[in-house]
Amino acid sequence: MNKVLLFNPRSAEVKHRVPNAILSIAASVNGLFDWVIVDGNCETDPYQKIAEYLRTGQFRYIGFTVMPGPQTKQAIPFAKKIKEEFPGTIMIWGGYFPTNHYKQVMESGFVDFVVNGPGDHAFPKLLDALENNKPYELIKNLVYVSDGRIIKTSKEDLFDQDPLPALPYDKLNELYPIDRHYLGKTYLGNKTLAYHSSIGCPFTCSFCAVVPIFEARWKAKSAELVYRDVKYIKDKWGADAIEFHDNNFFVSEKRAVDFSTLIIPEKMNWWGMARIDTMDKFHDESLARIREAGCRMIFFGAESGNDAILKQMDKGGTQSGEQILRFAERMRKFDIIPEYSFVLGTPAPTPEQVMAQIDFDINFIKKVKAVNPATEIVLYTYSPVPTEGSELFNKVKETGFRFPETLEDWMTPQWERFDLRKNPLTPWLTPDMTTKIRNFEAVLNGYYPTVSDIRLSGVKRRIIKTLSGFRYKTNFYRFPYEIKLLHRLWKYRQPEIQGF
Ligand code: B12
Ligand code: SF4
Repeated sequence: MNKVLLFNPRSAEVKHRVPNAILSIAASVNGLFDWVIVDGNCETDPYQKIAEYLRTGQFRYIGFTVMPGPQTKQAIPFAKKIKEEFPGTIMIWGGYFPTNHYKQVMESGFVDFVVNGPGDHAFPKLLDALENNKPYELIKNLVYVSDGRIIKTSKEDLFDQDPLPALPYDKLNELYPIDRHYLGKTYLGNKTLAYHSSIGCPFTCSFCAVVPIFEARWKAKSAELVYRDVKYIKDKWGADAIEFHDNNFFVSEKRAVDFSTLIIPEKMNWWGMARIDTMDKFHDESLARIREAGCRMIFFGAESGNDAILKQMDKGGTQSGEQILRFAERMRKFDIIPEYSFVLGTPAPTPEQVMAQIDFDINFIKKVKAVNPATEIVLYTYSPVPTEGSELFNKVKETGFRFPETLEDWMTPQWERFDLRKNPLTPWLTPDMTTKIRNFEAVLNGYYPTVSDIRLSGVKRRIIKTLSGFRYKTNFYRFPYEIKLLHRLWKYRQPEIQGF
């Protein structure tokens, strides 16, 4: 039987996480096919490692997981080279990037299949069909080329998560020892585990890449299963903290409270992502239990303080500027740090309006900091994702914005910056606007350094805070070279790029 090689392209320079996406794909074929993982985060020369496996002639199926940004930079040239050097192999891509940009991926000519969305069922079915010469045209969640045309099969309903096969941590540990590679030191603990406890999201925010893939669906593992998995890793490899990577960990108050009750005795710190309007409905007792269980910080998409923009972003119709401020204050009472992310630079009819909106949100962020100074702020610049049909994406198309035509265009530095949501190529944003956002970010991070940067000592924090104080208080953000210099010198970490 042919073997399967699964590749996780490099996604971060340091603090590598359990590669949950590729590991769940390994789980889907575990026991059916022999498989190996090559983790680009842990290899100095991942191509060399891949080539070593492929030269054995035993591997026919190659699966790549690809997130936008740095992962595409490694995935694209590697896939091309593999197809040239090992033409008999079958290249299958999955993950957010190929799902949202399947056309360019298929047109590249070096990817044979894209798995469109969850691969837990589609991947083993596809391999079974290919291995046994059976038709694959009826398998759901697939994209392939037939007679020069790109064919997308129908989408599978989101399936229950508990019956899925367990993640093969022990086999991963044989390839890459878990405590050495994946349990990193963070502000949460000395051995932080990345865990993914639910898939999708029930909402349809018009700027979000999760929406076209999951179409407002969400399925979660039960609190008991999540607890058992975490406990296994804690007992076996000593994990003492958890980052929940779910798009929306706190959809269900009951599940969050049940999990909290189970995890209390384990004394682990943890972090997860949520919506403000959902959690604002949680009872006080639930929030207190969640904190007691070790939840130190929660990431929220605040996005904007402007109600009209929030409506355009389709934040469920229930989030408002007033609520964002009030909720920051509420979190203070429970000693949970709200980590608010804002998306600045959305389109507007005139450049003056775009700039006015950026100014409005800068002032709003300062109001948030005033009601709860512990609030962590993450600033993104709006980078469109193809949320076809949404009011926001229609506006984006009217401005003439286009995604790259070919896969290789995605590798250019401009598009990489687009993916990192720091300096996108959107036609309505002028360099002045981008500079203003980045300058404000530098001053804000100077005045309020993130707690997640554990290398930044108390002395350094005081120095940079004092230095930024005058600028922050007088709204003087231009040319903050001295702050940027210190950030560079002290390697200030940005959670949104390097991991939260
Ligand atoms: C962990 C994570 C990271 C980690 C690294 C991940 C890694 N692989 O090592 C870090 C923190 C480094 C990171 C960085 C970035 N990330 Co990130 N990240 C995530 C996160 C939170 C979890 C991914 C994950 O492990 N999921 C768990 C698995 C089980 O789910 P899955 O990925 O959906 O996989 C399923 C399917 O997609 C499919 N599948 C996936 N891979 C494969 C492969 C094959 C062969 C097959 C068949 C199927 C398949 O099957 C899987 C099982 O059903 C997601 C959000 C999320 N909750 O998914 C964002 C997310 C993927 N990241 C995103 C982005 C944009 C980034 C950045 C590029 C930019 C940024 N500023 O955030 C940076 C890049 C910076 C850098 N230096 O690389 C976006 C992508 C948006 C988009 N436009 O497509 C997401 C969706 C967050 C969001 N909501 O916006 N990220
Ligand atoms: S709530 Fe978060 S994950 Fe869900 S659609 Fe909105 S931005 Fe995306």
